[in-house]
This record gives sequence, structure tokens and C-alpha cells, in this order.
Amino acid sequence: MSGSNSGRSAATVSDAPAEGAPEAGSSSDPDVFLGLSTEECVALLREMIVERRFEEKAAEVYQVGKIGGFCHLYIGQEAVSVGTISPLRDDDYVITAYRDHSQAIARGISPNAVMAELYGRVDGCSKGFGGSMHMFDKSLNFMGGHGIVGSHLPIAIGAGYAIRYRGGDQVCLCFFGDSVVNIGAFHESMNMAARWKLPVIFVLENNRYGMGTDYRRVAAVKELKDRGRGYDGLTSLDVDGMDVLAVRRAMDEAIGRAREEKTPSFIEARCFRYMGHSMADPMHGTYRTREEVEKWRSDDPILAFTRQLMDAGRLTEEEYKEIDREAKEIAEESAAFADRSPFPDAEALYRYVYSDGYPDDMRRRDAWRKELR
Ligand SMILES: Cc1ncc(C[n+]2csc(CCOP(=O)(O)OP(=O)(O)O)c2C)c(N)n1
Ligand SMILES: [Mg+2]
Repeated sequence: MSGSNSGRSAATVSDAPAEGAPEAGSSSDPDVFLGLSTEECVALLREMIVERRFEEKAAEVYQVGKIGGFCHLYIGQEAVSVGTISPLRDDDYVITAYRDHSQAIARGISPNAVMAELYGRVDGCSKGFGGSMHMFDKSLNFMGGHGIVGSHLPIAIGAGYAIRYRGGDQVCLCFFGDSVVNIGAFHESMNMAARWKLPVIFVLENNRYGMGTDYRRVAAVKELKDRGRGYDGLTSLDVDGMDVLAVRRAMDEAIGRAREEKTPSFIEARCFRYMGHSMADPMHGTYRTREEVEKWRSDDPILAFTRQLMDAGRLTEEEYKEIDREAKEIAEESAAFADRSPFPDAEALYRYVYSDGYPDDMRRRDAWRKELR
């Protein structure tokens, strides 16, 4: 399907207007559950609830000073992380920006390791060196956690290029926010992905704001999915990012294109962050109204999917309560684990700064420096 920009189909794409929250998918559609078993659907719900409870706990411990530095919460966007990461294979790649806790958990980094990272402890997934914005786990091909807006898109291109160079059929999933579409590296990356036919799936999480800026104030192209339409070979579409099954369907199709045709996709997932930009910011501030936040909250992706499963007879109230209880336990345990984990020792400051080959180079550089004295 090279050269096609026709990824928009009734099944994958939300027709919801940019204003306001999108409609939830209808349970009367026989294919609404995408052929997933009840067990698989409940696993998606469980994953979303674990992410939510984990981040609520992170907010709580942040307020009592356990977490230093930035802490950007993902609450409200769980349908995107779960809908996109759940169909990946273990050998696929995931790369993201700084709002990365939930994506790390969805990829399989343990909540304990994510919380310990937030606490800056040695058992954190980045050994306590990264903190909130820099979750990494090479063994899971989770390539971060990047703080500079748009900086990681070229890295996703590198992963896509490496996959093709080695003749593999993996994909690289790359998340980013709505501010990124105005960054030069975005267009360079789209162009290279399309021109070189790289198996990269770009997922734009349009939560409508970049810090305190409404995306419509700064983007000259109002429909963000249209940003991808200028590139032949890149399938561009939008999807209801509050509906885990809609996201999953769009992702399944994008994975198919990437593995079989080696073509990239650009998915705009329309969603909303309920919390402030970071924990240091107010819930709605002056850039959005309390009513807008409340409206999106009433379309909560977890509540909507819970209702959908219950209506279809796939989940009982008791089962939901049990999942929620377990998720709270996981969150509590992660904080207790992080508390028990020690801080890195001072000596560790000198580790992981350069590659293993560095000491030799260092000696050479030192000798060279001495000559200069
Ligand atoms: C190149 C660059 N410019 C500015 C910043 C400061 N900054 C940090 S987060 C952010 C907003 C990003 O918004 P968005 O991409 O929509 O992601 P979201 O926070 O909504 O997840 C900005 C401007 C930065 N980190 N990098
Ligand atoms: Mg945003």
C-alpha cells in the first residue's frame, strides 16, 4: 500500500469533531471486541487500571517529597498506551517522550522498577539516574523516556533503519505529544520514514495542550493528522484515543502495514490529560476550564471500557472490584519497594557516563592534556 494515505476507515477512525470528547464505540457492532477473548479484553482493562492506580500513588508520594524533580502524569491517556503496546511482539521497539511511566509499565517494566526510578533509587529501571522522564529497559526494547520535545523521533528512525538493515520484521512504536508537530525533526522523521519505507508507527497523543498552550493556537494545520498527509507512503489517520479498542484496531492495522509492507503510519490519538502538565502545575490552570476537564473525565477510558465489558456480559462488578483491589496493591507495593531501595552510592556518579572503552581513551586524553599544561 505504498503511496497510500487512505488509512482512514470507519472502523479505525473516530469521526468525533476536534471540539469535545469523542463518542465511545458501540457494543452492538459484532466486531467491536476485535475478536479478542474475554480474557484478553479483561487483561487490557487490568493494564489500564494498574497504570491509573500506579500514577495516583505517584501523585500522592510526590506530594510528601518522595519524588524529586519533574513528574509528568499520564492519567486519562491509558487507552493509548494499552491499545498500542498490547499488540506488540517482545522484539519490537518502543520509544517515547517524558510522560513515560505508564508506557513503561505497559511494555513490561515492573511498577516496582518504575516507582524506584521515580524515587531515584538503585532498583529503578535506569538505576536511579533518569527519574520520571527517563525510563529505559534495553531488555524490553524500551528505548526511553526523552525530555527534549521531538528529539526522539530521529532515534525512532534509526531503530526503523536498523530493523530494515538487518532484514527483520519488527516495528518501532514512537509516541509523542501535540507540540511535536511544530518541531523540524518531526518533518525530517516523517520524510525519511516514508522515503526509506521504515517500519515506524508514530503515535501522536493529542491531549490538546503542550504545557499551557492549546495546540490550535500554535498549529497552522488544525487537523493534526493532516500533518502526515504530505508524505507519500505514510498512512495518516486519527482515532478516538479514549477508546482502547479503537486504538488497538488502528494499531493492529499499522503493525500489519509495517511488518508486511515496511510502510510507516502516523496515528493521531485524540485524548486528554486530566492532571496538570507536571505535578508542579495546577489541575486546569488558566489555559483550560474546569468544565473542559470535567467533560473529558466523564468520558474516562477506564470507565467506558468497564461499562462496555459489563454490558456485553464479559465482566462482573465483583471481578472489576477485584482487579481494582489488586491494582491498588501493586501501586502500594511499588512505593514500599522504592522506599526500601537504597540511593545510588556517590561512586556511581562516575559510572555509565562513557562506554566501556572509555578508560583507555581517557588515559590518552589525559596525556594529551598534560602536554598542554
Ligand atoms: C525543544 C523543547 N522545547 C521546549 C521544551 C519545554 N517543554 C517541555 S514539555 C513541553 C510541552 C510538550 O507538549 P506535548 O508535546 O503536547 O506533550 P504533553 O506534555 O502534552 O504530553 C515543552 C514545550 C522542551 N522540553 N524541549
Ligand atoms: Mg500535549
